Amino acid sequence: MKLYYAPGACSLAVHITLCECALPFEMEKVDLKTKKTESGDDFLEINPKGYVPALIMDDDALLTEVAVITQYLADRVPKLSLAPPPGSLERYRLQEWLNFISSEIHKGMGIFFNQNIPAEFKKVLFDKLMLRLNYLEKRIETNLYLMGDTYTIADAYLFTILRWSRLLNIDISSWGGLVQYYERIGSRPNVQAALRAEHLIK
Ligand SMILES: N[C@@H](CCC(=O)N[C@@H](CS)C(=O)NCC(=O)O)C(=O)O
Repeated sequence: MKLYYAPGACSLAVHITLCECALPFEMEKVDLKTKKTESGDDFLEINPKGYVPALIMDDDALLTEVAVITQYLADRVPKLSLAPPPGSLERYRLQEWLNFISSEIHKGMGIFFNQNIPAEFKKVLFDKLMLRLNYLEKRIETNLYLMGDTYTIADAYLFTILRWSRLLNIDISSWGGLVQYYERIGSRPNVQAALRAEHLIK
């Protein structure tokens, strides 16, 4: 398998999951501005969506979308319980989280990398994001992980996006549960390994 990624982007959630699964994989960096890969290929020919993550599976087919790729990987190594069994109510609970992270947190936070948002609209977006973080804080303060006592792919995804708060100067320190959660996930050996491989930590 081959993962197309950009350092610290949402593709980090897939990278972390690949490390957790201990499946063999290669990685290639993508310049998201020029849409060129590290080896000079046109990324748009690999993934016409033009964004990371993009996973080339063992049969050379392309799989995209963080929430989908991470489920695909988790299902390849079911004994690790990175996702509950397909068809179970718990699996729908996981998908509820993945969808929430994707549409509310990922896009709700990622928009602030855009320098061209008018100040008034920025405030509307910021207030909405604060509501979502309040909700997360309430859900996480009594749990170790989003799904309760078990680490899942949703945690790799949420960690990846919460990491952006520092880059965007969004102060999350008043959400004590969320800060502890972020540190808990960040200290996992496979999370550290992925961060190191992307040169995000030493
Ligand atoms: N819906 C996609 C969104 C992926 C996405 O937003 N990727 C960003 C990096 S975090 C990207 O590559 N942006 C470049 C672009 O859109 O041109 C997913 O959930 O995987």
